[in-house]
Amino acid sequence: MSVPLLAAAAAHPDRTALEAAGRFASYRELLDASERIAGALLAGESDLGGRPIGFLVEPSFEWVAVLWGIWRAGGVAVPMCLSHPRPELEYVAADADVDTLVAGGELAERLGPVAEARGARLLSPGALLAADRPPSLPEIARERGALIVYTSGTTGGPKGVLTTHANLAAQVGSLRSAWEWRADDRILLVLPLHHVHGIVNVVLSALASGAGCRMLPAFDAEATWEILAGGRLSLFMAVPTIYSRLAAAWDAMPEPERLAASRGCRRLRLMVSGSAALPVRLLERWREIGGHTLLERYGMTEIGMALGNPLHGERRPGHVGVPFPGVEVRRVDEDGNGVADDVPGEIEVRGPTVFREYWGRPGETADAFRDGWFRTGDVAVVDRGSYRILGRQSVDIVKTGGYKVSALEVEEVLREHPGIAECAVVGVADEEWGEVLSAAVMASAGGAPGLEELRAWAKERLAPYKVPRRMVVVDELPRNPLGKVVKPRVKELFTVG
Ligand code: MCA
Ligand code: AMP
Repeated sequence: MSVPLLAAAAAHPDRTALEAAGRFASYRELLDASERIAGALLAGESDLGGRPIGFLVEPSFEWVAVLWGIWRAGGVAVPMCLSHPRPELEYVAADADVDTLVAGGELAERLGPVAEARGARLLSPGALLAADRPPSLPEIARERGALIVYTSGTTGGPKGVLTTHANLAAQVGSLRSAWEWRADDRILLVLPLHHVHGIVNVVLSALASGAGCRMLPAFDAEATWEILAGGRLSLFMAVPTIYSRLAAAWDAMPEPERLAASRGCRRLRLMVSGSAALPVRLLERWREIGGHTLLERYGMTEIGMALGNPLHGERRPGHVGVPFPGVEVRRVDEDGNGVADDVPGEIEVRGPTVFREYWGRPGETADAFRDGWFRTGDVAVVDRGSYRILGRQSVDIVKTGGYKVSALEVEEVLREHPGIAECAVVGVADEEWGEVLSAAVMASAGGAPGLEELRAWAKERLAPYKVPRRMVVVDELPRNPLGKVVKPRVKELFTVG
């Protein structure tokens, strides 16, 4: 098997790989399906030669089979987001420059106009699966591109993060070693599959270990508790907002159900939290509810996972631990000089897990590195050997429910609203969401929209998680003498008084 991450599949053909929508699938079935899909995507060509292929598919057998099929045909997989409205889907399709899109049923209807506008072919997973097995498939070198995941930054629109097969193998290898993944592990996927957390930490790690992955189409607290209570999982990974939702659902259960839920939870061997800061209060609450000290780790789309608390040993609340195996981490000042443990410094990362490039953006790729080190933009101190994240350098990056959102991107869209003359978007601290996107707007002559009206309007243009939840109308935005909006003062509009 020339795709590195598929080697385990060939070694465990009869093990159950996936359980989704009541269907169980073995590794053999996934290999067979992905081979057919690869053949159909190739349609007589010998190698897709690194062309990006977009796919909009629910978490399912088909999702994995399409991903593997793209890889085996020599393509680069571009997983698309189920909740994206048309403009965001169009952006991804155009930026990645896909000539083929994969979607079925209602999702194909949504992607149809996107494909048509680009002159791209639109194929359904069903049709791909029904294809004959190809006579041969290309050899895939490890250095070739494998995956493009879109992430927001402080400049321009979202950027496609291209990781190679070697990068993904290194990311997965590092996690498998740190968390001692085994073939008899079973994990539940509740995360979306257009981001690294769900793709790499859950699905790819499980499948590279010969383990089993059960998939829910989307997070649902009741369904998740039912499965946790069943006691057949060994691992669970989620963002803090999901643990907060689970805690609230546990609170709402009658006593006997609570006991069963907590008992089931205790049978897991590991529960991990990441993608955003885990509030210490939530960590403590989860000790009471689930009997686990959540293992908090720190990562980023561009680098996979960089820092984590130990699997065995003390997990320090409010800390993200030490570098993962094979990952080099340093902290530097503005000039790139190393800083003492107690001095805040920007985290920089180097090693085989670090992505190759922002797709089609050589300038931004070059800017993201300093002397071969990737600059994360996150600031941390080291406290008795364990990293503690203090925050991000840029006030314009907001983390809400584990999703990274660029305030500037949201502002640009809001300014198109006829009732908005000017606006400033900030993240305001919130117990459940980490941060809540909040917009201060100046009305234009037509008058500012109400919050609900604005949300409905924005949802047609932006992913739902990028739509502000709070809004104030102001006469003037707080500005400094140079006329630049002062974001900390915009935050105060939502927190003071
Ligand atoms: C959903 N909504 C949100 C968010 N998610 N609003 C703000 N921030 C969000 N994150 C909107 C919905 O569209 C809906 O809008 C309303 O909130 C309530 O929806 P609800 O059904 O209650 O929420 P949900 O759809 O269940 O979503 C909550 C969630 C989801 C399950 C926590 O946000 C989620 O899956 N987050 C995980 C994201 C993730 O995987 N991040 C990893 C990035 P309305 O009420 O108007 O209809 S990778 C990464 O960060 C690195 C690599 C790392 O370290 O892992
Ligand atoms: P993304 O760009 O969506 O991959 O999100 C990566 C960002 O999420 C990082 O740069 C951090 O700002 C944040 N992040 C991830 N894990 C943690 C964590 N455990 N604590 C604090 N921030 C985190």
